[in-house]
Amino acid sequence: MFLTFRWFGADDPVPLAHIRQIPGVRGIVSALYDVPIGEAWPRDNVQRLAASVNDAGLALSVVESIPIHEDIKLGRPTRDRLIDNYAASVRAIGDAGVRVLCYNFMPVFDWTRTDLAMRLSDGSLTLAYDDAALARIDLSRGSGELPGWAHAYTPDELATLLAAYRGVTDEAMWEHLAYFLERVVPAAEEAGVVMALHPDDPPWPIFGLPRIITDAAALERLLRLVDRPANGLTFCTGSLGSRPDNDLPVMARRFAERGRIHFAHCRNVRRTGERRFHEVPHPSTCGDVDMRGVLAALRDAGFAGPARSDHGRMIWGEQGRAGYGLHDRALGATYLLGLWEGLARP
Ligand code: DNO
Repeated sequence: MFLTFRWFGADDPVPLAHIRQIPGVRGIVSALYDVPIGEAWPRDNVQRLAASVNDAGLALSVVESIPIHEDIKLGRPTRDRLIDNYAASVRAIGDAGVRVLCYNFMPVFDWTRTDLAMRLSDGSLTLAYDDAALARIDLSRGSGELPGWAHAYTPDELATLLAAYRGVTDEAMWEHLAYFLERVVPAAEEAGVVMALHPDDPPWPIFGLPRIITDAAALERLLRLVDRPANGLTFCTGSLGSRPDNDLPVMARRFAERGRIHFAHCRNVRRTGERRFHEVPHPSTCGDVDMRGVLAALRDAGFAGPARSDHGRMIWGEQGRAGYGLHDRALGATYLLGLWEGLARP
């Protein structure tokens, strides 16, 4: 395992120079944020991004994410051209020396929370999700008021998109995912890139939309769609850990032993009810995720890929992008490094 840190580009309030000062962090996880979804990423822009990271003494290790156009997830006829563009983007990141691509297959919304600043008893602010609160969100006003990093849809756009998904079953989503992977995985192999699908977050349907990447059986099915090493996983302890039926150390061992975990997202959650949780500091003792068990499984399996401390709380008065401040993520990174070192065989 080697440590990486997510950086949102030149606009990120956390500069690369600060990331470089976190012990053990060698790699950067980033993306191009100004290319419209569905267009091919220009090679020069990817090369420039990689060069700016190199100039700071770090390496661009992972691209997270190249978003997948909704027409691909919906299986529309326009998907072939969009998949060609996607493959071109994958080749562009491979040419820039990036070896891992983290992406997701969630319809309409990426990761979703109902509160971006829930106050914990120690005064820190954290991200929280409650299915009952989600049910009160009025989508007829567009996605603007939705906390999270969803693309901001106007009310009309959102209504059209939600209508398009009506009747799209889980099985149809699996077919559309297979169609996509059958075409993109070979391109990734040629480009020297491995694909690391991020689980759905939270891992259950929201707003009536299908969500299929939720548990061990789903991860198994995903790997079989295209049974090749380049079709792999981002093992996100926080997403998978918000379901009590996911045994994380067992899952980590099972998939890492087969060489199919290409990236680890490490964060901790406290489950407080049925489909209700909030995020907590990274150490195992702070929540329901057995971080030591997960890292031990990865270590035993010989995992040598990138990992990052995922979401942090807002602490010490820091202001910034919810979940992605510097301080708590840096504490998390140091904890992960310590765990890893402690797990080393004598
Ligand atoms: C949230 C992230 C996700 C992730 C995408 C991958 O903090 O883990 O937004 O980047 O789902 O495509």
